[in-house]
Amino acid sequence: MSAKQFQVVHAPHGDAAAERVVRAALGDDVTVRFGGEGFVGGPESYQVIIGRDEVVLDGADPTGTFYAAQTLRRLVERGEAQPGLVVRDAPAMPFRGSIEGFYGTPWSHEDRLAHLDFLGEHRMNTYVYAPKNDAYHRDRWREPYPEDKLAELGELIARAKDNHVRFVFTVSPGLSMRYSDPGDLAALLAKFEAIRQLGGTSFAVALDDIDHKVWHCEEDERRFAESGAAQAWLLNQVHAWAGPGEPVQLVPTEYFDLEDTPYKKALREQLHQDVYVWWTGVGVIPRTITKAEAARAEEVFGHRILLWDNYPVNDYIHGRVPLGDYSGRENGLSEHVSGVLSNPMNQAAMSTVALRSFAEFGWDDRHFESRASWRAALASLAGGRDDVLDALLTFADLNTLDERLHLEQAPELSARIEEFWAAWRSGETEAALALLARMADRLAGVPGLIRTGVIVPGFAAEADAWLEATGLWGRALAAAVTALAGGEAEARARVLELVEAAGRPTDTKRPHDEAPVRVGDGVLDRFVADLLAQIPGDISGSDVATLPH
Ligand code: 14T
Repeated sequence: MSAKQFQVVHAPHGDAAAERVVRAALGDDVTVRFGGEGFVGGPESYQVIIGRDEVVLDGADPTGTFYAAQTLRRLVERGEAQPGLVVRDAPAMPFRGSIEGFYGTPWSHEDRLAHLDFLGEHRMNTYVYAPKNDAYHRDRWREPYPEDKLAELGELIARAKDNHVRFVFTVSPGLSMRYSDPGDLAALLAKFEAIRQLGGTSFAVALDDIDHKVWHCEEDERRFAESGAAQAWLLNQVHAWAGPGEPVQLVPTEYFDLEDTPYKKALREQLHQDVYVWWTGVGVIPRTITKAEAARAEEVFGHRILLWDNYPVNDYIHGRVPLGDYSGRENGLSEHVSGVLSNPMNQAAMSTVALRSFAEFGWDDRHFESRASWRAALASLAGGRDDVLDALLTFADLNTLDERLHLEQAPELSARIEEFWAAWRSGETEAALALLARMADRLAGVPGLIRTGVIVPGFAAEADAWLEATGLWGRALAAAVTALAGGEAEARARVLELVEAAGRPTDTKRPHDEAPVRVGDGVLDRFVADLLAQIPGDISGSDVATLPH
């Protein structure tokens, strides 16, 4: 592209946010034309045409134009913005993004602002605000937000708009809702109205994790008999209040199965057709979600389905940060669901590893490959540095186990350990110790490389305790090399000290604050115990039993 004055030519689907992205990516010396080629496509679709003297960004709508700008930015960053290049693209699913829907320490305001930017950069268009431990969202849902909280919500709504993200404001009234009490409906609508005043346009009611056989007033039971009927009535009220525009959404009480029940029948028959229904797949945190199951969800709920995917959420497992691949979701789910959205970890920046895969799955689920997507996510965190990517691959491997999608911990490390034992057993002691020393170096180097090399702000700080533990395990393995080589009498005691130290760093976020972090658990601890048992004259068993995990 030749150098000339920066110039923007506006067209029907021009977009201020798109213009900002392009200016930041290209600087002042290129002509960028918004639209004008008469591009026609579905919602959010776009084309990018790179010519010799100008770039055309052409969206079917303003969001499409914004994504055209994001695509151009990506091309420029990768050095792939060559004259003659034409990109045309469109999303497979209309809803893509995240649900802040976990228990425990909610994300900070800064976390949320950064996350909304992240969503926009990755062509995701939805953020559902539903943190279980925002008291005004759930426990004390009737109470209006105080001024300062409201101001923050206003900022989030504005930031979401800047990023073409729909901010879905959610209330969870189910712990105490009296459906027949006009005061309760009024309190709920007042809660929504305050958000509408701030510019909010999208609303949801979450009635998960309550006992829907329990009524909170006798009249409800007389009037509705079936809780599905009460919920349908409530959502229809909210739908009427919301008016035309964004359809409202319901997280139903039976969100995790496909069994036909009187509850689901009531939703099917009485809930307004436009309302979206959230569903997690079978079993809250399923290892797999198939097209057949999603097709059945459409049938049994009788409404458009949004998939609330409980990955990489970690509120149900202490000491873990799931960093494995986003696996087990069948290609082609877009035939049956309107969106696949992530319920992430209490740690916002670490969640971006999985979130990048959600972005790809939502955009093009037919061609999604979980391992390739995972690797690409880690590579982009590494900002092009191979040593940092290696450290991230090692770190993610140690944090694979989530007890649901991934049932095996540290598969890569386990393979290295097998190699070690093969060499050791065949008497190749030196080769075996060299392998062990390499493993030790690799683990010991992880904290430094990730702290200095990962380009996503916040990642290293959130990972701190897990990095600390990883480094200590690395040093424990290094001491084991010395102990096995018979060099020093104290080496064995040092191994045990370091292992004990590796068990000390703790999480800082509720619900698992103060829980020791778990890295490579069941693999590293066993390995060290087995190594120590190899030391000649070792009276192992007693002290090894004190190893953590
Ligand atoms: F609304 C739902 F789709 C949903 O998943 N609700 C919660 C969610 O807030 C939480 O983050 C997630 C993962 O723990 O699971 C749901 O919460 C549960 C589910 C259970 F089966 C809490 C306790 C359970 F026993």
